[in-house]
Order: sequence, then C-alpha cells, then structure tokens
Amino acid sequence: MIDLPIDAQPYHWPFDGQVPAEKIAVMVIDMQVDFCGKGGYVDSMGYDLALTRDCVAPIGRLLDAVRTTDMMVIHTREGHRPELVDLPANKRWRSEQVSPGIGNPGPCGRILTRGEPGWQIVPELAPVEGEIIIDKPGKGSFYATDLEHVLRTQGITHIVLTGITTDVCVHTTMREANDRGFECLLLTDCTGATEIKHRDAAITMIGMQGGVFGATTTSTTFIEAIESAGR
Ligand code: C5J
Repeated sequence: MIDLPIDAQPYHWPFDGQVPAEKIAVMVIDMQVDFCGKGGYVDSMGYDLALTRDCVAPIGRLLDAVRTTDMMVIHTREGHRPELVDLPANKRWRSEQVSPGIGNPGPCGRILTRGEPGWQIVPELAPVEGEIIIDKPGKGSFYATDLEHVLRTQGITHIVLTGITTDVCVHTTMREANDRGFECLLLTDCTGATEIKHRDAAITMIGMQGGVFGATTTSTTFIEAIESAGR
C-alpha cells in the first residue's frame, strides 16, 4: 500500500492520483562497483567517488520500506558480454581516452564487463529473491533489453527512479520510460552524478514544461507515503 498522491515538483505525483502499489516499479539503476566503488570505472577516470556513493544509504533505506509493499523492484546493470560483441567501437574508444577502457583489466577486473567484480551491484544494495535484474549494454534501460515487456506484462504503469548516474543512465531511462507513457518520479537523494552541477541540472530539467519527464521528490516523502498507508 502507498498513500498517493505525494508532494513533488512540479506537481503532486502521480498525475492520476491514487494508484495501487502493484502498478509501481522502483528502479535501482547501475549501483555497481564500476560506478561507485573503489577501483571501478568511475574511480579509474579520477572522479570523486563520494558523489556517486552518497546515494547508497538513502537507496538502502528506500528498499527496506519498498520491500514491505507490493511494488516491483528492478535493478539494472550496465555492462558488456565478455566477447565485447555488444560494445560499440566509439564507446570503447572514448572509454580508452579516460581510463584503461571498457573490456580492459583494472583493479576490479575487466571494466564494465559482465561477470567481473566491478560489474557487480554493491553489496549494500544486493538484489533479494524475487527482484528483477536487467542487464543492459547501453545507457537507457529499455534499449536492447526486455524491460518494457516485463513492465507491460506485469501491468506496471508508474516508475520510481533511483541510481547513478543522474545525468546519464538515470536520465536516459527516465526519458525512455516517459516516451512510452510510464508516469515517472525521480527520488533526488537517491541519485548521484560524477559532477554535482550535472546532477542538479538533470533534476532541474525534469521540472521544466510542467514536468517534461515526470516529477521529483525525496525518499523521505516517498517512504512517509508507504508508512502512512500502513497506519
Ligand atoms: C555512465 C551510468 N555514466 N550508469 N553510466 O556511463 O550512468
């Protein structure tokens, strides 16, 4: 159960008022060692890891609350097949300009390569039994995956987004979902980017044009809505 709609920007979410929890999916995007762990891809590019790690604890608290409801939990992992047959040449080349390169060895194994230690979801946010995992080769979670088929089959109409990075994989997924008619909400304390200004800009952009990609709020507000429904 969840007590909707909730306070959000730029409108009370969702637009259609009360919806049952079983129509909502909470997505945890790319909370992998490569994006927020020591020795991973983001670390190897020299970014401040604190910026992508900050959201680990809030997402953990969110999952504790969501796991008491009927909401679907979906985790995603960005990564490529060990043979790299799904790694576009330009993505590979660009990564090699700023790091050992996707598919090449680093302190956490081959960067962004399926099965390697760096590609794993951080232990604090490990999926539990029954949660869905989507492996994706791109930034968006819909491209070249069965995510949309799973969502439609299960009658999901609303998506709550969390994860990293706000301006890349989270935003791309939110845009893909929005274009498909899913009603989206981003939890601002449950997301992070390699630059604070990019995170903040990505959040601000969601609110333009009356909520061009959906709405934003905090995990505190979302968790209160779960707790309030249980009282
Ligand atoms: C990036 C992601 N930033 N998960 N991936 O390359 O946002």
